[in-house]
Amino acid sequence: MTHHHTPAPPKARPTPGAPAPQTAAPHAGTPAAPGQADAKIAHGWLHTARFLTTAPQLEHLPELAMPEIAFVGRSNAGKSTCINTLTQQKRLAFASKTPGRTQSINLFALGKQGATDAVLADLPGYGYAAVPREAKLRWQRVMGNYLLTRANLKGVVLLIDPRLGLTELDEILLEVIRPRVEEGLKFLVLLTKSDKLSRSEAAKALSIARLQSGGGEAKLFSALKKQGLDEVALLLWQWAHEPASAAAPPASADMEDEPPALD
Ligand SMILES: Nc1nc2c(ncn2[C@@H]2O[C@H](COP(=O)(O)OP(=O)(O)OP(=O)(O)O)[C@@H](O)[C@H]2O)c(=O)[nH]1
Ligand SMILES: [Mg+2]
Repeated sequence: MTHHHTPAPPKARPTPGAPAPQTAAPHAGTPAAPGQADAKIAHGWLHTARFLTTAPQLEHLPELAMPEIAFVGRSNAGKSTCINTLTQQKRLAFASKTPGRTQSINLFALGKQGATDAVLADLPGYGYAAVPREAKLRWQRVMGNYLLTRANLKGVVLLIDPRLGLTELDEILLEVIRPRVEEGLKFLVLLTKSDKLSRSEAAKALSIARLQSGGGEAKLFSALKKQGLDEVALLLWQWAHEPASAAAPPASADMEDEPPALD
């Protein structure tokens, strides 16, 4: 008995890590590459994104039942730009050349009006040197807490600028979420701004990121060149529409304990 109240699902890939075709099938007459029609559904879904709410602190975030997908990473890594690109909206999330542009947790609702079925969360970046130490520590705590306790958190996209590689704060973040990933939290490393890399640099960055993230899934992404767009859109769709039984509840951690500080 499988009655899911979900739209017709794009075909699930047998192996999530399998490389998906990036380009159209080269031969005329070849059936459309699998995933193309599906990516269209995923893009249509992401395009429905609209602002839901903003929260400067964790306790201001509304409790939600639908799956939430968080975009995290170093300041200036390209989180807000990635959300705008995925949702095909120019100014949904605030992107900026100035690091530290995003200062609150911003939530965006997905799905038909009145039938929100998932939420994207744009988080402030970490590691920006010019932020006063106090504010930095506060944010790192908010983020650590968010990642550990957000009950409806379904997936985390960690954005990394491959020219900088995994920073110490990225590694601490990986440590923080590892237990939840082991319990079923979805996780993807996106190497952003891949348009700035040569082919060989990109390939190298990808294999390093896979190793450093413990064999996790990593993909190249460029908002400028739209690289990785179909694959990421599909993956997010799949995360959000996977039958609920597979989702892990938040760790039954003692909430009074401070999570490891991300500094
Ligand atoms: N070349 C190139 N530049 C990009 C790409 N994605 C983002 N950028 C640029 O990187 C800068 C930072 O982008 P944001 O999206 O604001 O970064 P963020 O991670 O949200 O930063 P914070 O909000 O400070 O945490 C902007 O100047 C973007 O235009 C990309 O794919 N290619
Ligand atoms: Mg931002």
